Formats: sequence, structure tokens, C-alpha cells
Amino acid sequence: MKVIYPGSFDPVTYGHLDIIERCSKKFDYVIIAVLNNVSKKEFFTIDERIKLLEETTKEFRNVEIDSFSGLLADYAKEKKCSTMIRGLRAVSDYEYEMQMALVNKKLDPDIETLFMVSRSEYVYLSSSIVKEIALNGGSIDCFVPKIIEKSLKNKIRGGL
Ligand code: COD
Repeated sequence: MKVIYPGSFDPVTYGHLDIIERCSKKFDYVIIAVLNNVSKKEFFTIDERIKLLEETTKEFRNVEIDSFSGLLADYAKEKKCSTMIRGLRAVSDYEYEMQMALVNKKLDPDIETLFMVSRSEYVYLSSSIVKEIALNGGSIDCFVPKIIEKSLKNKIRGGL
């Protein structure tokens, strides 16, 4: 089965990478779809987010990195793939994830959203938390791979 794992990945963290690794074992093919949203202020550009994902997922042979703009439901149709993977951390994720899954199903009844529960050590982890710690000079080496840490520090040093 082919699945899409959509997200912002700004930047990819060990929480995302754990979901990607588990997907790559459970499914035949995984498309990581990075949202290219011109109106949303992202920390990393779309090209940077794709490059960082490519670097950190190169060991997985059945994983492809792609980007999309507009509606996820339209992208899913274009890719002929109707199974979405989302990660669930705490109850706080539930409301947003439920809304997203129902909206996508309304837009295309073929779409199924499957949830993968976060590994306990990553339940608190998000891209926003990582950026906040990095911006305030804290250590992020247990949250993201070295290459992400380096890129974040470079970006912060360069004045974003
Ligand atoms: N452990 C487990 N899962 C995690 C962790 C962690 N530590 N961190 C993040 N995740 C999961 C998230 O729960 C999510 O499922 C996924 O990884 C990606 O997370 P993010 O934060 O990188 O990405 P999001 O949630 O901002 O992505 C939102 C989309 C871009 C998918 C969404 O906004 C979208 O589809 N936009 C397109 C417009 C659209 O179609 N809108 C209608 C549907 S709402």
C-alpha cells in the first residue's frame, strides 16, 4: 500500500523521523508531502525543508520527498493515493487532527486518515518547541539530527 505523510516539517524532528521509519516498515511506499504555503511564515524555505528531509531519510529506500500547495485532497488525487498518515501525540492533537481528517473526507470520500501514536519519548516534541529552544540558545541535540541542529543554528546566526 502507498501512503502520504503530509506536514510542514519546519524542520523535521526525531518525532517525524520515528513516524517515517515506522511507515517505511509497514507500507510499500511512503510519500512525504511538504506543504509549500506562500502565505504562511515558515522558518525554513520549502527547498530547505525538502533538502533536510532528503538528508535525514536517505536510508529509507521506499520513501519519496515531495511538496504540494493548495488542498491536500487535490494533491492526493493527483498522486492516486488516498491514504494519509498523521502522528498523534497528546489529546491536544486530537481536535485538529479529527477536523483535518473529516474535512479531507468531505472533500474526497475516498480519503482515509490513519493515525500513528507517537513514541512516548517524543510525545512532547514539535518543530515549534525545537525552534523556540534553538532561538533561545538551548541545546536541541536530543530532538533533531545533527544536520538540522547545524542548519537551525546557521539560520539563527544569519539573522533568519
Ligand atoms: N510524534 C509523533 N508525530 C508527530 C510529532 C511527534 N513528536 N511531531 C509532529 N508529528 C506529526 C503531527 O501530528 C502531524 O501529523 C505530522 O507529524 C506533521 O506535523 P507538522 O507539524 O510538521 O505538520 P502540520 O500538522 O502543520 O501539517 C498540516 C498540513 C500541512 C498537512 C495541513 O495544514 C494541510 O493539509 N494543508 C493543506 C491545505 C488543506 O488541504 N486544508 C484542508 C485540510 S485541514
